[in-house]
Amino acid sequence: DTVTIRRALLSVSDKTGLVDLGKALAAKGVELVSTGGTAKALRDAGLDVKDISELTGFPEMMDGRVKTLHPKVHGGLLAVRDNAEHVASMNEHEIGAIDLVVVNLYPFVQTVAKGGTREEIIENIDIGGPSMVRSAAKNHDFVAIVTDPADYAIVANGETTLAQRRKFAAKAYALTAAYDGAISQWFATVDQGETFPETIAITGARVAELRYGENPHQAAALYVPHGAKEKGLAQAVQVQGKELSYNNYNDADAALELLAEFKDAEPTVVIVKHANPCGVATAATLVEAYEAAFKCDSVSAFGGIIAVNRPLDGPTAEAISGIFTEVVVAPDANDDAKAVFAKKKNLRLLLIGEIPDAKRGGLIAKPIAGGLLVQTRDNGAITLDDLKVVTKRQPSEQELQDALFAWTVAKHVKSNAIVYAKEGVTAGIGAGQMNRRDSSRIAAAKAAEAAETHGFAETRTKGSAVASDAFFPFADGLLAAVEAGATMVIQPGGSMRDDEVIKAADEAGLAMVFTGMRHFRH
Ligand code: 93A
Repeated sequence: DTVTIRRALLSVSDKTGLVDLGKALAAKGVELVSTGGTAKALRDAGLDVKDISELTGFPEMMDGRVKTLHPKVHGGLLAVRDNAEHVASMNEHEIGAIDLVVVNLYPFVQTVAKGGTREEIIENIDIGGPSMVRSAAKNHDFVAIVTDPADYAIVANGETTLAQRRKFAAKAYALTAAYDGAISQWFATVDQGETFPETIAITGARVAELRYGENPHQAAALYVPHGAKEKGLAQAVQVQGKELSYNNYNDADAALELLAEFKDAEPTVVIVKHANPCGVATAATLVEAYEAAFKCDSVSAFGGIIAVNRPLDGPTAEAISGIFTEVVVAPDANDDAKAVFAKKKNLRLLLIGEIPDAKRGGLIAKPIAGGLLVQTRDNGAITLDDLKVVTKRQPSEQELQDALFAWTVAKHVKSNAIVYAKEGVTAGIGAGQMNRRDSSRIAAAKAAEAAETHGFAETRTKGSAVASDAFFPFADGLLAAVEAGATMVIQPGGSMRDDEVIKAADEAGLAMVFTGMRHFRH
């Protein structure tokens, strides 16, 4: 099953590691054949290289569009070496076998990313490269296809095993699929302005195998899509702590997405459990924000995932260390904070550099049986100007601020979502109930428990704003909020019974605003 490499064809845009590989192969007596730029790079390093035009008997032509698209190349790649007819054809047409192909493709995604002209982008659609990649991968019984400089070391000894060639083949087809996927996506979205391309190809590279999935009997891995433009949680630097689990990633992502809404705000802390926030607070300092967020629901905060929008400092790290925390996500951390956490061996500290932009676009997908649901990200955001006061009483400035804060948090709470907030701190969060009245009651009950546990002078729902992710279909949900002492309501509006709900709000002396926007989250 081992193939000794006698002839290698090298044709790479990214010349990383090329010369070292060329030298290693030459030292093993491998004949090197290359296209223009690659041949020049090898020759400049003092290596003997045959030009592809010498092999094909044709010049590289049409601005390089036709270099390797030739039977002498593809015959040499595709011929089945132990098939008598194939061998006869090789002899008849003087086609020499090629045992190794080293190719990486024209930088299409990079040309798009750096804002190339349409002409430059089109010219960077590689045709000959993927053809060789696919030919060599098909004939992996005899030919090795290497598409990643990280794999050069594997073939540098001048030999390949069947097991290696199979792995290379799988990687090669993932590469060409991703490459064509990106081209298709560019034509559909950028070039022609469609939101949803007729087809989508999501391929990526596995960056981690996780211990297990959502449950121990499920297997799991983390992938990063090829050509991913944004840096995010998947690229975070883990400073310390155990390996991240599937649920850690899922929760940390939920925390980070909510935190992104507060990217440019005062110091803000988000605590998440089971992908729902259980405490969010904004304050003058990070440590104050943490204390306030923690006290919202200190029972749930145990084993939580924390995200902060400022570099982590010593006092905040100290406060966080007070209880068991699974993961802390921060833009950065100072030495004091790192020293504090160093004593907590299991705590995972993730540094993400820049907090993502909450307003970014893009598509998100959810598998269903036999299909994939795709939608645009919920990047909807409202400002004070979008709010429509529907009650007799006008809200105060503070009530409006509280309402917007509660609304922003509610966007990131599983539906039905009810969030009470006052002065930049969540007072009670009701998540994931099948009716809105129950979410209201749960949120109020949690607030009452927090007041008792932490000895607040009064429940923080008194004088709070309450946000509902979707309209109140009946007045009962609203009345539960009145019972809890809320004085301000923010909700999308648009129910058949809006009149009834507004009447109940007026009777209770509430101020209420409609956002005209809904934030279901499932
Ligand atoms: O323009 S192409 O689609 N036509 C070809 O026949 C061809 N053969 C190799 N592009 C082609 N290539 C690509 O050229 C390779 O995939 C590689 O990315 C690049 C290497 O060119 P050079 O060796 O001149 O730098």
